[in-house]
Amino acid sequence: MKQLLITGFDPFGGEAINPSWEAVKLLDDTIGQYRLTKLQLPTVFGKAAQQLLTVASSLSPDAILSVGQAGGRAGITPEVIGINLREARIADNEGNQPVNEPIIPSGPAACFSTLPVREMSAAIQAGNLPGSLSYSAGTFVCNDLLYTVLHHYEGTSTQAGFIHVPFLPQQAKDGQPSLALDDIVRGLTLAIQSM
Ligand code: PCA
Repeated sequence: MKQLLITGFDPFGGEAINPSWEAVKLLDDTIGQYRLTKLQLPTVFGKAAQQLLTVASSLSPDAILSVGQAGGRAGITPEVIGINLREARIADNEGNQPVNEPIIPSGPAACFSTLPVREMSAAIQAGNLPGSLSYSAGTFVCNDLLYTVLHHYEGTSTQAGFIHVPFLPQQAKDGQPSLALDDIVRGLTLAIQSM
């Protein structure tokens, strides 16, 4: 069986939970052609990617899929691209708030996901769940992780990418969109089955 390293984040920005880790925790241990290894990452610039790459270097996974919360989004959104920019509206979980900094000064402006994002998005939609491609993972810790991992594995056979998921119903305020936890779990499962 192929190995998939799948990650979620800890809560940040005053939230008590992060739907990404809540959903990753509930995924089956084998999905499609993959055996899953699950890892929770801190919402901290640099550190999240460091911890992922440390585990990945001993696991040698065939694919890496990171999941993060995107409050305000209505659907499950595979990210097409990571950009070489840190620009934080809020502090991360260790008080870092970089503005207009490159992630990797010598790196390219952007790196494309090497997961089959179109198939993943189509699989989510085929399951009657809200899903679409996203062309921006933002400029906070999720994009930091996506760009760093893509840059690290560029030109190798290790595929990598990212999916943002909506708030859970208990997080959504004032008409913000949300998705039930079992729907997020089902959407991630469909996406992984399409990989
Ligand atoms: N979402 C944040 C970081 C951690 C998370 O779950 C983001 O979109 O950057």
